Amino acid sequence: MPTIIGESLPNIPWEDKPSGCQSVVWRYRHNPIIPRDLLPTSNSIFNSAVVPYKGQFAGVFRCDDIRREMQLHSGKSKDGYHWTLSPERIHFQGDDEEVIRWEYGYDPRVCWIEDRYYITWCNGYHGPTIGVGYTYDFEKFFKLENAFLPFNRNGVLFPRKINGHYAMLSRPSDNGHTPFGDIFYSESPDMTFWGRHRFVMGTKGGWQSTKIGAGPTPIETKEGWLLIYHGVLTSCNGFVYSTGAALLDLDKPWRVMYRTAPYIMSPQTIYECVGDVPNVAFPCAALTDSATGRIAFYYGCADTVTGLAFAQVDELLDFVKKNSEV
Ligand code: BMA
Repeated sequence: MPTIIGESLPNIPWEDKPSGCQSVVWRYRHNPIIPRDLLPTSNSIFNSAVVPYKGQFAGVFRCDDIRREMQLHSGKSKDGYHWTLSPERIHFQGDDEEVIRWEYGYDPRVCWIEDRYYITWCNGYHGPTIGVGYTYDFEKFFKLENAFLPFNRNGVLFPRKINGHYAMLSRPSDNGHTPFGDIFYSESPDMTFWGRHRFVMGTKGGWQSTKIGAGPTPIETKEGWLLIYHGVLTSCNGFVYSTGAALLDLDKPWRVMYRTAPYIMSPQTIYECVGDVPNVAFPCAALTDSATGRIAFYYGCADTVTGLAFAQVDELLDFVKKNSEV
């Protein structure tokens, strides 16, 4: 049985680990894949989410515009490397004016569940909270109720119902550059009402000592949900956003079985260390190929551009287990 439970994706973007590379995650040689000015109106394109779509790829992108307003744009790609973004921001449709009212949106995640692509993002509604919407075709987008009251960020759906309910991770926060933050689990019978909240995990030492937040849609493996997440350290120069991984129980995902004490990736390249917000590596999406165990994840670099990095599932699970401190 393959380790990843899911579809095979023969055209997953992929590059073998360079010889001599000692880390469990390696970057695409031609990073960044999306420049800040792909659109004439974009100041920066980062923290974005992609999924397989009709044999190719589609996604929802965080584009901060040249007024420095935070917007979401849809995009399509034949190969996962070269993207065409819609020049106009996404306008969500819905029956209730109060629900579709738009302030700002950022840090989207996209997750296929059952029959459609759900989008969750940090949605402005009297402060940041978790917006939920869906699309079938990345052309028309529909908005549901916000999942929570403000303030909350990093809402990440699981790709299937768990014990009969939709399931989401999120990170309660404040209205600013929150100096705290733990990951919680919530469930819903209908994608509208969310409850039965459970604590999943909190801050730890070093790279994850200030706050943590879920990254891409959790990856189902035969050993548990593989969660790639970000962790923040406060240095004398500000926040540093690194990436770690954890393995959550399949039926009770609030139970953390393993969690990396070291990071699996931290901002070290020039495009992660220099930009509008220096020292940020912020993963929001992962493509997986169950046939080969390949994982390609997309991450925001320095709040400016988008990068691609790779890992092999068995090697990553092994690393998480061997370097775990729960
Ligand atoms: C967080 C979010 C992310 C951003 C990060 C670093 O609070 O706003 O979008 O990448 O800060 O600035």
